[in-house]
Amino acid sequence: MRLDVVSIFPDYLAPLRLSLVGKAVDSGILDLRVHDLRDWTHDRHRTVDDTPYGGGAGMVMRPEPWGEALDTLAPPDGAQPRFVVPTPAGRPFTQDLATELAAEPWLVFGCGRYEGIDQRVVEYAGSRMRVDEVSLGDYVLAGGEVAVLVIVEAVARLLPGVLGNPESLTEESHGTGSMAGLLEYPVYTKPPNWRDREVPPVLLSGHHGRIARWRRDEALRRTARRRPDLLRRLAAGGLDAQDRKV
Ligand code: 6GU
Repeated sequence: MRLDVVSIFPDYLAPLRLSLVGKAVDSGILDLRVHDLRDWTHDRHRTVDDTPYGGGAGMVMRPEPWGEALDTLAPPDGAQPRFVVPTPAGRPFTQDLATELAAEPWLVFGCGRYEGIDQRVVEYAGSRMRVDEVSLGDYVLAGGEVAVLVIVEAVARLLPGVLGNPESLTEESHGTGSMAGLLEYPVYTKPPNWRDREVPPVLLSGHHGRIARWRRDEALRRTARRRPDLLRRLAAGGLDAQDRKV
């Protein structure tokens, strides 16, 4: 998968060279290219922003450097990427969207400051490529860079060959396995007693059926407490008779 990231703080994307995503880059699974938006300015001060028409606080990113960036990275007569613009005004970023993005051959990310990019950039891009304005949640970050770190990590770990054990993809929170729609159950490792706290004995019992039932019950209890919205969605079809007793 090819990934282009356009930002006025390209150094902010340095963590993409580390850990799981960094390994995917080193192995060639990800072809990561980070660009400085100011390389597509032409004035002495490499200006990328200006005051908002209509008034109001803050600055808005001017459209010209973004237009040149898009035309350089994806010439209009060639193959087109999917353009992802992180913004608190976007649609929610979910595991389903991560799965969708992981199936694309080429993503371009545009990092704006939170007052945003001139809307004509999104309109123009939409005239020749798929555009997604995406939000991580109901809070405001100073810019899109951290959101790109989040989105790229969520997408990269879904690519074939990135995870050591692809089974961890199905059983996790928001996955599609036996815990689909539930938060993950609690996990334990050695030692069996630590600071007077025991590992739940069922996990040491070797009874695979009882362990599976215990894990599902814990996942249900945790989801009910922390994310009642998720549980209500499941109650519309994804719960069995035993689940309903928890
Ligand atoms: Cl994707 N961008 C910014 N700037 N702020 C956010 C966000 C994205 N999601 C939540 N807050």
